[in-house]
Amino acid sequence: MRIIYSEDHKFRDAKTELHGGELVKPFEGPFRAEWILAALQENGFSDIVAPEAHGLSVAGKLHDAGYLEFLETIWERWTAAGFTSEAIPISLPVRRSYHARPPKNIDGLLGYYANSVETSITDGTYRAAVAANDCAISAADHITAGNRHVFALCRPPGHHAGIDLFGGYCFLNNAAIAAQRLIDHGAAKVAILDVDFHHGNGTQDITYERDDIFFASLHGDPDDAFPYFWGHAEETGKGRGEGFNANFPLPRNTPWNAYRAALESAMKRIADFGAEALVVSLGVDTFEKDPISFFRLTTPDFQRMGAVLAASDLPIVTVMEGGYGVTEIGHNVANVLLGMEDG
Ligand code: OKP
Ligand code: ZN
Repeated sequence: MRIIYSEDHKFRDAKTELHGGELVKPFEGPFRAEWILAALQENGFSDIVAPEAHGLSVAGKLHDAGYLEFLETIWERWTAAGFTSEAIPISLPVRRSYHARPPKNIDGLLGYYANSVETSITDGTYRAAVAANDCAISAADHITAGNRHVFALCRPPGHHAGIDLFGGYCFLNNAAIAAQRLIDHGAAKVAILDVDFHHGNGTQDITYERDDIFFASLHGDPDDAFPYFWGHAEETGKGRGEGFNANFPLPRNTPWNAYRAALESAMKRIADFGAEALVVSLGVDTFEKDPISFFRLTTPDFQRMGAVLAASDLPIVTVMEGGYGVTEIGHNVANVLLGMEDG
């Protein structure tokens, strides 16, 4: 299986994350990609290539133009405003912000484009996010060229990035970008399956009114898990997208057997949809030892997961999302890919 990886992920290296009322070292850092890359190499994956530079022409079809300009210019404008530490939003439009619009003040703009406030923006964040976008596009192109499976080792992750929203460690929605690229190159119907522990609220936002992208997500019940305000089973799509969104909220301590049942249901929905290709938003934060999540998958379970995905017989672009804290994240990712190759 080919792996698309850019060293430029290293430019996303925030010093702070707001967690439990404190600014802590972020759970999402460069070490994650290093651990994953090392485990892939240990497991014999040697076809590892850098992406082409694609720019934001695909992202521009999914994200708001003002939002993309904000991402590109925030750091310069933040420091020009006299701030010396990392950019953290303060005031967000919420219920009854009836006339919310992008303010001219950079501090206000930061809140306008945020869906959560743990994710500090730093010098280099934009450069790394664009490189992750490049990985997703190059991976999609590898599928269009006729290959069956490809893995985009994206960092920073993307599935919480909405049309005009960043947060949850995400800035550009790499999975949606991969799906759009497949469509731009001839696919009529693409499914995105999100197996990260957290609901893919950004991907749902981007695809909610579309009938050419089916979105399914398995995640911690929003009553009990970040991002809290999306991911309910009642969210089924809107307008022509009605019926093309499927959420599978799952309870604390969900083990593989219960997870697999939900996964099979999601795969059945994707087959019924008639997907021509599958984009998998792969988070391995469903692991039993993940520091910020609460499912109970084991390292061997990830290989079983890969086999279930490959049983669809669809071409698969796997895009890296979350998975934190422990070096096992690398082996868990490798196991998903090994399960796909065997399956
Ligand atoms: C990103 B991805 C722990 C609470 C959760 C944000 C989690 C973002 C997860 N500080 N905070 O979906 O893995
Ligand atoms: Zn996650």
